[in-house]
Amino acid sequence: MDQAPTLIDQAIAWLTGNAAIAIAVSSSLLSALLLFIDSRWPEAEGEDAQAPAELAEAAAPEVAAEVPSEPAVAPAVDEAEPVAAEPAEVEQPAPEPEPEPARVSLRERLAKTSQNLVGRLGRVLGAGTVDQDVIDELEALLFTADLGVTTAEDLLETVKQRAMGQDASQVRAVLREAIVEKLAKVEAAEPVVLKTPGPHVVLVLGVNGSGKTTTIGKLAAQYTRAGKKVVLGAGDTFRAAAAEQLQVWGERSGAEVISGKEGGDPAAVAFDTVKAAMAREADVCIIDTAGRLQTKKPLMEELAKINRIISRDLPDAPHECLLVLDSNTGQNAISQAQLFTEVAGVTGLVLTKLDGTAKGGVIVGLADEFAIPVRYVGVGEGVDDLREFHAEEFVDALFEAG
Ligand SMILES: Nc1nc2c(ncn2[C@@H]2O[C@H](COP(=O)(O)OP(=O)(O)OP(=O)(O)O)[C@@H](O)[C@H]2O)c(=O)[nH]1
Ligand SMILES: [Mg+2]
Repeated sequence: MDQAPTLIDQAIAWLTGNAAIAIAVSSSLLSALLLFIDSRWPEAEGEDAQAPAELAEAAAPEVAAEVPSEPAVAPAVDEAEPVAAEPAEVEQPAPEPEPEPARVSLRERLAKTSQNLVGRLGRVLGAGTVDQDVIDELEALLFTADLGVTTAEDLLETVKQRAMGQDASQVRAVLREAIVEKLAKVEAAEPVVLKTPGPHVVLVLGVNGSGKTTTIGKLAAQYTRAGKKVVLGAGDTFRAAAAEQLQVWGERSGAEVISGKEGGDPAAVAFDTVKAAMAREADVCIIDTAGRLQTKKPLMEELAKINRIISRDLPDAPHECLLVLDSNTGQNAISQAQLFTEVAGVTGLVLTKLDGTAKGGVIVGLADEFAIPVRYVGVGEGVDDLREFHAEEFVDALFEAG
């Protein structure tokens, strides 16, 4: 029985009939494949071989060329510039602080007093021993050195006790020691401690011309330089131009100045000044006063009123009450201190104009008579001419100059 040829039978028959074509096609395909592999082979081989050796070789010349001319290093240096610069900066000396204004030495400023008190000693003391003649001459010297009678007597007595019969050269040392002992008693035990929270209120008293306003200006400058906020009160409403004078000091020192009407009530100015200082959260408030009142009753009444008004808002104010005394007035300074300490609670003395006088010995008399600290000494008209008082330093200046 004849069967119809299947699809496979037909394909075999076709292949048999076209064997030559099939072989040709197959071989073409094979050669194409071989050609493709051949064309790819050298590339693959090159990549593999190049990896460790050739890449290193290729990179090496580049690095070698770049390092000397620094292109690779340069950016790194740029980036690292602050770090690289740092050691050089550290080695540089710290910037110099602003030079302080040259301060004339205390010794120079006290030269006249020193000459009067110590300089004359050379003529009094001979080469021999201390006897009654030497004591008599010394007495005359001490009584004309503005120390005050009591203080002069006291010092003379000390010299008698400690140096009588000894070499005259001893007198200088004995006198120096005795004066240091007296002044040490009025050296403030500790620096002023500002009341916190402020304002620390300072009332400044003294007869006219003693140096109140100038002292306030110098003091304000010291406080503002120390970073404190300062308000000044022109409580001298009596003298024409007194407020303007304080205003000038305020501008110079960077302190605000509160003033009232000329001829107005000083207590009202004091009140406004404290109010303003409180409102501005000032650290220090310094109130100037008129120096015209030298008779006890009106002075007492005026100061009592100022004190009452100041303490209305700040019950413990004033925290300081400075009495300014002109050392030129010599023994008169002692009677002024007497008057003011009776009418006001003076907490500290300021002795001004020590630079221009031979009467500075009065400071020893003041120390002897009043147990009130000498806070400052004025040694010139400039802003830097107010110095804290230190007994040893002061006496050193007196005895070195003499
Ligand atoms: N040489 C010198 N002069 C000073 C010193 N202190 C103040 N004076 C000068 O003394 C004069 C009077 O100073 P003021 O500060 O105006 O005195 P005051 O007590 O305020 O005077 P009134 O306001 O009139 O009561 C001024 O010419 C100051 O320059 C000082 O320590 N040395
Ligand atoms: Mg004044």
